[in-house]
Amino acid sequence: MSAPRTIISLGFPATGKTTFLASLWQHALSSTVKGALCVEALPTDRKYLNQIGAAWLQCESQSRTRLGRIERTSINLSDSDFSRVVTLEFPDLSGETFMSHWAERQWSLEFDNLVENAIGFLLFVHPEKVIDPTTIAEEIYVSGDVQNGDGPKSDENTKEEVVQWIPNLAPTQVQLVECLQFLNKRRDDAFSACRVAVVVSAWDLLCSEFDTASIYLKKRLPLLNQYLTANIDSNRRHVYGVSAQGGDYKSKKSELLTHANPWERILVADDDFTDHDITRPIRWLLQEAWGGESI
Ligand SMILES: Nc1nc2c(ncn2[C@@H]2O[C@H](COP(=O)(O)OP(=O)(O)OP(=O)(O)O)[C@@H](O)[C@H]2O)c(=O)[nH]1
Ligand SMILES: [Mg+2]
Repeated sequence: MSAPRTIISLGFPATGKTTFLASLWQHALSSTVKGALCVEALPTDRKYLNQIGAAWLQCESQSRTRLGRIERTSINLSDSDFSRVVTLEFPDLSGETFMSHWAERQWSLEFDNLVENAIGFLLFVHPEKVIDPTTIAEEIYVSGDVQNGDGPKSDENTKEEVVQWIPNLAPTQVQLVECLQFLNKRRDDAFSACRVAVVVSAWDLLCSEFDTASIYLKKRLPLLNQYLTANIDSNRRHVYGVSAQGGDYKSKKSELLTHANPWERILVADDDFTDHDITRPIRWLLQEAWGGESI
């Protein structure tokens, strides 16, 4: 068997990282989809995977991953004809961890070791968690209102409250680009030896509005898109729209629970096609490490 391969899920709080891992585990355990990765042997320590997998099967939201804790998971995966096997190290980190990297400009030794060994990154963006940038004109309009009584008509009750700026209020794409720059700085070879897959999560909320996740990225997060395009070869970056739940648990739970094969509620869409195979982004990330052969 080849050496373990580490893939890091990177994303701010509640962007879908744990839900992705839970559905990956259940899919790899139970699917018989041709071409998909499957579990070759059960890991000795599978408590965390079973816990999050059970919540996913029952269409229940995942508990927040605890700050400072790295849930280490290791899964032996094989391709569907069992001709190749890989040990995937797939740590689950809390989104606050990445916020603190951005805000405090430092990370733990434990995270540093993961970065050193990573062969790929999954970069999570949740459409409902994106902080949009404001233009200078918008800022002047609002501050003019506060200072001079210009700008929007407002009475005392509706006047905008002036909020003290903290780093976590910066636009999401600014924070993500900086996190990518940290990786690139730490690993000189980061983007020449690694692959980066952007996962636009909760794709069920967007797929009727945007044809593809790469169009969404270009329109809604142009700085991030530009950074990826300018710094990573086209064969080492890929954008996926992923619905790991298949829909909103609050409004669609009973419908989602009717699938005979739970993994059939998953959606994975890129520019070329849409299917239910959540192992597809992982297969793409592993491709380079397995000698560039398609798996
Ligand atoms: N509609 C929809 N919501 C989703 C999907 N995947 C995740 N979510 C929601 O996104 C929220 C965050 O999901 P998590 O998987 O817990 O996110 P996380 O990145 O692990 O969060 P932290 O552990 O806090 O960093 C939850 O409310 C989920 O229900 C999806 O495919 N569709
Ligand atoms: Mg989590």
